[in-house]
Formats: sequence, C-alpha cells, structure tokens
Amino acid sequence: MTIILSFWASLSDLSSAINFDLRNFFIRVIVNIFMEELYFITSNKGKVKEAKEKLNHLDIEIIQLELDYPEIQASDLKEIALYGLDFCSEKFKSPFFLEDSGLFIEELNSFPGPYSRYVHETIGNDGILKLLLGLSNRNAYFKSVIGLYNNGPIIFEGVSRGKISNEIIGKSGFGYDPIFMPENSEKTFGEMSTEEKNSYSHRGKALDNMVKYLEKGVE
Ligand code: ITT
Repeated sequence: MTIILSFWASLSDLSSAINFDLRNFFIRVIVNIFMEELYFITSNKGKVKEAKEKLNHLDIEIIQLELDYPEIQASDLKEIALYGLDFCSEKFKSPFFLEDSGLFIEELNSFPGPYSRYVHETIGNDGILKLLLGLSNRNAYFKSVIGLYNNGPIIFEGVSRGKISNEIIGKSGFGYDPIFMPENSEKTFGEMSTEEKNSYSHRGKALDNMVKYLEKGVE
C-alpha cells in the first residue's frame, strides 16, 4: 500500500513538473489493458456513436469495422442479420456484432422496411413526406436487429413506435431521424441528443438487450 501511495505521489510530482496529467494517463493505460474489444461491423458512424453511448459503462471498447457484407433481399431484418453474421464470421474471428434496421410506415404497407437505406439514398426524407402528403395515418415504427457473433450467432431486437412528422425537424442523428417522432415525445429523433434518442429508439432497446447479455461477460 505504501509503495502504491508513494508511486501515486511521485506521479503527481512528475505530472506537475512536465505539466501533463500523468495520473489520468496511467488510469487510461490500466483500463485499456483490462478492457475487452468488441467490433461493430458497420459503415454507419451514427450507429457506432449510439452503441458507444449505450455500452459506455461496460469495460468494452467498441471498434468500428467497415467490412462489406452482402445484405440479402429479404423481407425479414433478422434473416438479413443472420446471413451477415454467417458471412462475416468466415472472415473475422474476434467477437463482433452488426445491426440491420429499417423504417416501416403503416399507410405504405410497411415500405421502405428492409429497403430503408436505398430509399433514403434515393428519394430521401423529402420523398417520404411527399408520399404521405394529405394522409392522416402517419403511424410508423423503426425496427433494429442486432446480430452478435460470440462463438455463435445471437440476435437482439428492438422496436420504436411513433409517427412521421409533417415536416423535416432537427439536424441531429442520421437517416430518417428528422422525420420520426417516437411515442410519448413531442420531438423528432433529429432534435434529440444521442442519449435521449437511445432512451426511445429501436437501436437503444436492442442494445439494452445486448448489454444484459454482455454483462455476463464476452468469452
Ligand atoms: P450498415 O453498414 O450498418 O448496414 P446502414 O446505414 O446501411 O449501415 P442499414 O442497412 O441498417 O444501415 O440501413 C437502414 C437505413 O435505415 C439507414 O441507412 C438509415 O437511412 C435508416 N435508419 C436506420 N436506423 C435509423 C435511425 O436510428 N435513425 C434514422 N434512420 C435510420
């Protein structure tokens, strides 16, 4: 104990001598040694930001990995995620997860659903608002399917119900965030901080389910 305290004191002396917070540096080194790494295979930086916020309290470092994997044409997000897991686990051996999500609009027979990325890249939020022009039923939901590979595939899901706003509101987040208003909120995701969005969102809920699993420990 005396040795630790004197080491701590000399770190303090050294840090003031060279004007650098050595104690914090030391803590970070120790934390990094014991921290486990979990790769998030995605091209979407917004998803990574949300995952880091949710997993912040665990000693797990989330590392984004942009590994291209085929997103099969299926109506079920779970099927797409399972295919991705299978494909990536052939190439990548560390524990990783990927996530597939989509926006399902009631009046449009669940469109764009699994085609959400393509539709956002083509007609965008303006296009969705045009499709709903004059329609009173603006109910929609987001769904997130996380596929974790840790000696085998495990699926976690989350749904966020809400409605499509009448106009584009807010600049935060990504994708359809400025046109989606979750239940029990007067704001769109586009007006929320990452933490607030996570408390309502499909991905936040799927991540909560994964956190419960991870708290038992990644082998
Ligand atoms: P990946 O590399 O992880 O696949 P992606 O952006 O292509 O990233 P998806 O295939 O899951 O993600 O595509 C779903 C699309 O749906 C995505 O591009 C967004 O436009 C939209 N989307 C998904 N989650 C969203 C969210 O939380 N907020 C707003 N839009 C979202």
